[in-house]
Amino acid sequence: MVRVAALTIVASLIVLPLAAQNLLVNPGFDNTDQLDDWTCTISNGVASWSAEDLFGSTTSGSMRHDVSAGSDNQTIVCRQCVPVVELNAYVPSMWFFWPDNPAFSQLGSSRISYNYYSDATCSAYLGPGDVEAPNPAALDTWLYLHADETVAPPGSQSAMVNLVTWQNFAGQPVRAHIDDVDFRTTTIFRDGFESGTTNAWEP
Ligand SMILES: [Ca+2]
Repeated sequence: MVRVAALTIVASLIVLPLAAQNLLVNPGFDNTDQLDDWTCTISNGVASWSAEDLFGSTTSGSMRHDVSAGSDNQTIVCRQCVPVVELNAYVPSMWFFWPDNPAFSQLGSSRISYNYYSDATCSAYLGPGDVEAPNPAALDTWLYLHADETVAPPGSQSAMVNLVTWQNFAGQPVRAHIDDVDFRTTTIFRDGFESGTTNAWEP
């Protein structure tokens, strides 16, 4: 019995390297979370929770943007600030869906963008990440979208991830659903040889 207990303790001390994790909270818009943890600028329409889910789950949903602005080139933006580590690389992605509905125009785009900040609350702007802004290539189909990977500049502490729906023309409302958003580091480990040795590398 003692030996078994000892083995259990040894096993529990083996620490596996953490896989890169999604840094966003409520990235899949589960029912109980609705749009929690996202901050939306909705002066040009409405951001709301929808039961339309990427994988058809009945226990999750998506974020819906209805943009109905009275002037050209207006947006709804929902944002979330996440912690980052300087000099690590990051990449965002999301799925989006434009319904084939005559009530809505297809003259617009879904976008994902992000920027880096030198404080923990995304207040002190440090530099750009990347942005991707495609028009919907197909309707009634979930489409995958990712921006390019970038390296967080020295001093980075946080990044703001922006989910954007863009309406091209006044009076031509657009609707988009967004689901399963992701923002994570692609840096598995970093060894900039700061210690003055090559100890992390095997000869
Ligand atoms: Ca979902």
